[in-house]
Amino acid sequence: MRGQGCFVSDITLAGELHCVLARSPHAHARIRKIDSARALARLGLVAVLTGADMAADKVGPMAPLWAIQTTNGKPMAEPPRWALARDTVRHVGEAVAAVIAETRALAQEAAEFVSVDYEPLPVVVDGRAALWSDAPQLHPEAPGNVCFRFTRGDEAAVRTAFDSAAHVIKLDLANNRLIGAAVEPRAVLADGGADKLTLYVATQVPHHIRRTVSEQLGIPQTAIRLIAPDVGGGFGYKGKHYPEETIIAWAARRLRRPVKWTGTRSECFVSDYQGRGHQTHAELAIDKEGNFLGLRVNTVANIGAYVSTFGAGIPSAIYSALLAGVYRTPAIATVSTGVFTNAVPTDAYRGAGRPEACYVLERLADEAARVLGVDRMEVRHRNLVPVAAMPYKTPIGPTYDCGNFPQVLSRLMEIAGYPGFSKRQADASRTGKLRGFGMACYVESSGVAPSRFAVALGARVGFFEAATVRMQPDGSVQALLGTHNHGQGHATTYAQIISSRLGVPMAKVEIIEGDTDQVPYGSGTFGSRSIAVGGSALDRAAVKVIEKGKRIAAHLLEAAATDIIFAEGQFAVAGTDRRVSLREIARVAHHPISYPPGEELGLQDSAVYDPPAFAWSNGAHACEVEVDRDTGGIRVVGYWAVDDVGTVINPMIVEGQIQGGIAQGLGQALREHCVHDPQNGQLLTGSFMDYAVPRAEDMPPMVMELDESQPCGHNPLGAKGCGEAGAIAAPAAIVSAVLDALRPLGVTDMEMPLTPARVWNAIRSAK
Ligand code: MCN
Repeated sequence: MRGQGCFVSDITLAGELHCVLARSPHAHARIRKIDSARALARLGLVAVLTGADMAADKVGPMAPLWAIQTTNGKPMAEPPRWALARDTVRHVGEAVAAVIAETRALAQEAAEFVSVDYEPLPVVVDGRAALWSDAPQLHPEAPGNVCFRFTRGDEAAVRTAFDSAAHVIKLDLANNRLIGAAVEPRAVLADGGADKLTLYVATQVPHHIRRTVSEQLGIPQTAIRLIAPDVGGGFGYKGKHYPEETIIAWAARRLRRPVKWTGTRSECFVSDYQGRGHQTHAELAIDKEGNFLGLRVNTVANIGAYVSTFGAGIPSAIYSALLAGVYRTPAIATVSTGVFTNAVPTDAYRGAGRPEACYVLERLADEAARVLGVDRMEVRHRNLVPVAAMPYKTPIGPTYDCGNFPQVLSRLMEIAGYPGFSKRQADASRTGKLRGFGMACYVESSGVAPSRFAVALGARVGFFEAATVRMQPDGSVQALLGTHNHGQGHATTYAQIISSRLGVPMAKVEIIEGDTDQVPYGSGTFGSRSIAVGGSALDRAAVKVIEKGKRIAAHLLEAAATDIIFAEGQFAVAGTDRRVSLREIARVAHHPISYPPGEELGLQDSAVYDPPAFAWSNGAHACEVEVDRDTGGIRVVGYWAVDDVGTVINPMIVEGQIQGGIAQGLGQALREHCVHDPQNGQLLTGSFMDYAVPRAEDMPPMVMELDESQPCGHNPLGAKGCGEAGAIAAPAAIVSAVLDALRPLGVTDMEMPLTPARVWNAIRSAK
């Protein structure tokens, strides 16, 4: 920590104006009139811009980048969404007017004087309640508040499986709505003074935002330079398009001055896309030995007031594809229904569909063990896809190329000392504590791709990645990538890839991301894709540079290019001691004296990588908790993880990534809950006083191992993503442990987050 980062708010442009957004205090209301006269009378106030001004300037709607097909083959409902509300607001915090002044304080003060005449409308914030026939209707384009109904699998096969079952496990599960809460709030700065618009945005996806803003403003993408400088955490929700990006870009062009907006923490609580928010009914058919026969999952996803960028794709295409998990259940059928409510829209939040799927499967596995009276590990082992079955095609679509799930689970049980648990449980009970052991297995569809798969499922962007490797005449290297680092250590791991491929010291490698004028193209960072997709593009570009280097070396060494081998930064004629360094080749490529005829000067190349499939990371996590029966307080006393992220580029970074994910998973399991008032749609958890993110003191000691025995078979690095692993497995593992601790008291079910109050009440009711 050196305090030398440069975030959007650290950038100050000459003559910059400040924008504060007047936001709706209502969850659902018609806008009768906006009166800006009193605000405009304030000294230093430059403009108050509304949806009507945007309409007059023909600014386009906020179109999602993923529009899935519904079950009946029709497109999902896609009601228009405007960056500044036009006639109706549909969630608390929706932007209504942009108040722009010489200073932020003036803009803040003037925003108080923007008077909006609202006609409040009835509100619905619960996903299932929004489907009732008498529920308030949010959009004329979405009858019954349904955005989409998306199915996968074979319902007839599932029915047959259920007919032959010895037991059917049924669970109703809620996956709590979460708020991202990165350290840096979202921020946008637009320089509209010149012909070319420069946008500085705290985003994970620079090229996507350039595209969406250009489409809305009706200007070419080349007329926008988008810079995403240092970004203080993103967790998926900063990887999406927000109204503020459009508003600030448009305002800066209209006023021909730089305009800046930085969200306050309270503002971000009501305007950052939120995560999860599923209500699920799941049924698992098993035979009397505990073999899984059939699975039926019906999920209502509360997508909030509008369809956000990937808001429709996550609870449908992504989530349902994960519902086979690590198990070889032969028949699966799933239905996801995306429902509009008067809540903040949802989108990706670390894990994005995978933690939800993992939670459903792992709760069912635990319940199957309870019903059969067998060990939870045993039930899992009985149903894991064996390594011999790889590549394994699941009955719901995806094919796993590799993974040794049984080995991972067995190793986890060893490092977690599972056989010694009953002694630890007995010891704890002597001190009055209830101790429980929990476990969860997961698969992660990391490296979101391939483009043709995503596009077939309605994505309006390709998910490939581009990289350029530029050798400088002195042998140093610049690598440009379309991914974006906001805490994942890309500068280190990408430099490692270049260093090991080209034999250049890491200190001589510069990694450039986050600038659409420097980096040719990119999809950005989300879905744990940077290593598997971006890293692979980088590796390919480096290989192309080596190939060219070989041709130059062959000329210098008077040999055939096919006889040149490259290793550790040296080109050599095979079987001889004749060699020339890459550094020398880079110099010659820029200052040629003797040079191969017809060869272009310079030493650089680009590559685009579109993977043939997801990189299937997987793993198993376990934890032990102690529950205080008098207070309902829970302490996670130990946490163990074995993760298969394929070939590991940097173990320290991977462990850090998995630990960070575990912290967020612990938050979901025990602390975090985004609650909207069912009567009026107000966000009841609108600050860190009400919304409890985990603290350092909540974190247990963690023991982690990486299983590298199953490198990804279809990318050149063998790497699978790791960025979301912890957040996927931890909620299920922790809930498993708490229910294990409470089972002797007769508690068999509880909803996340397992707050002390909920645990205490559950203990009392069970008594
Ligand atoms: N890595 C590696 N070997 C592997 C796999 C990964 O060394 N086999 C390294 C990579 O090179 C990279 C890091 O681990 O430096 C994470 O790689 P990857 O799994 O590809 O994930 P991304 O870089 O694409 O990051 C996205 C992922 C997601 S989706 C969320 S959400 C998330 C996360 O990363 N948000 C984060 N980690 C975060 N960490 C921080 N600090 N802040 C966030 O907002």
